[in-house]
Amino acid sequence: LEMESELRRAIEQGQLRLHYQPIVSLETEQISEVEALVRWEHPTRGLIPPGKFIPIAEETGLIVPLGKWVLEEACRQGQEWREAHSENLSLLIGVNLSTRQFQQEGLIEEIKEILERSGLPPASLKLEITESLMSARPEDTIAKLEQLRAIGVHLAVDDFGTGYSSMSYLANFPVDTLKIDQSFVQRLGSNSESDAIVQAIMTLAKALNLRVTSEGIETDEQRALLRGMGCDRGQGYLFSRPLTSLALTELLTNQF
Ligand code: G
Ligand code: G
Ligand code: MN
Ligand code: NA
Repeated sequence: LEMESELRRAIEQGQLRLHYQPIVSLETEQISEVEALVRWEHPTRGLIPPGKFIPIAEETGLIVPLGKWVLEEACRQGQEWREAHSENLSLLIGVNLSTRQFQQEGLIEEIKEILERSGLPPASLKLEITESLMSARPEDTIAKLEQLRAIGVHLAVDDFGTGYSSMSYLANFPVDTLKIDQSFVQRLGSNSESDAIVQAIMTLAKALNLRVTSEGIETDEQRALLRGMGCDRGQGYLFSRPLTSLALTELLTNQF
């Protein structure tokens, strides 16, 4: 309960921060996207990772104002980067949407308004939803995803492989990217089942014309195996940890 009121105050008083983790081409290591990851800069306890407060935000409903702040800040920052590069920057900004946020009334209108206010083109935003949304109420989920796609944003399924989404439904989901969960990536090469699962996801993605991003790449061996399997994009400590907006600004300046 104390955590709840503290978190409420943190949102109101601007104690949340976004860090950005690069997503790169496995071939060239050029940055094509970033994923926004929220942190809480607590006045006495320091930087708190999302795993410690997102679940509380979900339980209490604070995820709605928190999620709105994240979207606004990510779109604002994304547009700032575009303007700094004379709008030539084709960088995508990835934002995580929790289940509760996805199901909230008025989400579509809110996203439209935030995009308009920020000036960020919808095609520069990628929303990451979790696989569990696909099994709960697939018809409702598909309808909402269609509305989001109509705005022009990109859609990704996060932590893919950990849930129980039906393969037959996946074909009906208007998403464009699967993000392979890091648990599979980290066992690559040492666990033949993980190799088989990743290979199966790659085959499925190809058949359904979906792009794939592998998460949690930490070693050159993992990168090489993934490239061999046809994966073209990756995220992980091998390339970069999540960075402050300032650090990412410098990285973009050097790259573009
Ligand atoms: O950065 P870290 O590995 O600690 O993130 C842990 C989890 O928190 C991840 O599953 C990530 O998807 C989630 N997360 C990070 N930022 C956000 C956010 O802005 N909104 C939501 N809903 N989840 C987030
Ligand atoms: O659930 P989601 O995919 O949104 O979570 C992404 C989380 O994974 C982030 O919190 C990020 O800090 C973490 N992460 C990113 N790259 C790596 C990595 O290479 N290794 C590990 N262990 N975690 C990573
Ligand atoms: Mn994510
Ligand atoms: Na993930």
